[in-house]
Amino acid sequence: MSQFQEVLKQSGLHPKPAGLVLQYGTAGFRTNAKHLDHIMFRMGLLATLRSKKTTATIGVMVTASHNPEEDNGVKLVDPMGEMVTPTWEGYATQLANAEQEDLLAALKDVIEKEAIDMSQEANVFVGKDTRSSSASLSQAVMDGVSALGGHSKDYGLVTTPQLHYMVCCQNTKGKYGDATVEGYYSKLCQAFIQLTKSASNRTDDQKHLSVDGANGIGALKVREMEAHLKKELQISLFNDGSKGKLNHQCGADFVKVQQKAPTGVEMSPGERCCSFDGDADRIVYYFTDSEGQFHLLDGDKIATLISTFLKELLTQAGLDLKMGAVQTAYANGSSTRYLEDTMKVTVRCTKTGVKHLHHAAQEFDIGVYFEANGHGTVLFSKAAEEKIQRLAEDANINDERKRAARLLQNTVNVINQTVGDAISDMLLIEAILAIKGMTVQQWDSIYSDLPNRQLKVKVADRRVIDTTDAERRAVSPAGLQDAIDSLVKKYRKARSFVRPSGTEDVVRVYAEAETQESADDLAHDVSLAVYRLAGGVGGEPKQQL
Ligand code: 16G
Ligand code: MG
Repeated sequence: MSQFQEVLKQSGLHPKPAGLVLQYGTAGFRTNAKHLDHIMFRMGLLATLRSKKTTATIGVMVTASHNPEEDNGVKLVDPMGEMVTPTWEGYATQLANAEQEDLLAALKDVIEKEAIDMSQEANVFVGKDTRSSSASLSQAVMDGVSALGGHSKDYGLVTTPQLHYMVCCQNTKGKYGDATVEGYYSKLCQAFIQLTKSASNRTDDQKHLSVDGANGIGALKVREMEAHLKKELQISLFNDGSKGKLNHQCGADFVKVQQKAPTGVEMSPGERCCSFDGDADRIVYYFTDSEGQFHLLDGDKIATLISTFLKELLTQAGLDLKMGAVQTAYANGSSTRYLEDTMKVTVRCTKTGVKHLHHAAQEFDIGVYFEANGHGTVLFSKAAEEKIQRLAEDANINDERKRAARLLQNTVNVINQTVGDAISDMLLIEAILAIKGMTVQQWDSIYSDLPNRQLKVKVADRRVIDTTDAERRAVSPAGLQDAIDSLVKKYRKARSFVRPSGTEDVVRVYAEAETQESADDLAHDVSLAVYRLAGGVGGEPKQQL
């Protein structure tokens, strides 16, 4: 077949270094950019097959999110804008690791297993972040698409959530919105402006927000969007990429892990600030108080704010919809307690990784999911959306119910339901604070985080650690969980767990306790246990001061 000859010819221009093995991990392939050219070409091939199989448009995003600038990566996006299904993650790994001479056989294997009709048309949307390697790597994806006779549409520089959005818009034939960047801004910003109309007498101070763009794509896109906001949100943009390095000492991941302000942001005491990550699918908020102390409002605080807002609106609207919150083991214990005990919201805990949270959130009428690191969104079931819509258009209800229904309707529109989206989350949070007349300090004081610490331990093979109960307990190696249990008993309000990272060659340790000192000590003790029982390499972990 000439199609396969073309693949063979083109793949020679994107050769795989012999022996290199890479895994489609939690967030796709991710490693130093110089190892990725063949991966990109092959993901172009795979996306084309996926498109033929689903008879829908598939997305391919070239980014390594919060990783250093030298890295890059690639993720596949399924028809409704969700992460590609696990079986196809497996195909991705197979295709990526086939040696050059075995590539056609690997490709034919997928075609056969999935019974793909090769005469079917294929369409692939491609996006990239601002990394210097992204241009040639996204070209390699498009080469892969065309080698199999597919059509690609190059969206160029977009955030990861924007690409997810485009794919969903395309496959819903415009029902979800226009599959253009302009369409994205106008849908979100119109909803935002409608929401803020019900906030009375906002001062310029309340309309102001400082944004750390992590020197990445999010910064470019915030700038592009600004005109659509009609000054209802006034953004001071820092780390816009004009001088600083991508993700270097800035961005959501830096702020969350280091629990400190990014460099490059001018912050006055009490001022509301937020940071995006390198591909703008995560956001965290923060401020420093008059004593110079740093306060972080992470994904858990965001989930709480959004859940509170939605719950109040549902009550006011008199709508009986089941709302739930989805978290991971990293969620601060105080947030879980607040959601369950004070707000009476059902809370589910899943494994780390967006696809797990997204899936669990689909089981509710309204599912609010957030990882503590700031990745999250809200999902509305079709039935929930229809009920909200009907109520908002009902002429026979009182003003309070009508107002609540309209607010819910605009909330649905401001949210990017396909995936966590820093820009969309930012607009929703700003709208909620405006409507509730709430300061960032008031938001912060909803509950107090338990002090916590995250550490990494290097081991020879992190796969020796196996976990259960949504990663909260280790089942192997033998003795590790017992060791953790007895360490945890030494501290008040303590909790700790370990898990192999899905994106880095390390074991991650999390500990929380009543005081920072206890959390630090516990994290250190658990690191030592991991080092001793799970084959630590390099020197023993040292207590960090
Ligand atoms: C990826 C995941 C993120 C998760 C993180 C954990 C997606 C799109 N992203 O960035 O959800 O929190 O990995 O990293 O799924 P780790 O396994 O290295 O701790
Ligand atoms: Mg990201």
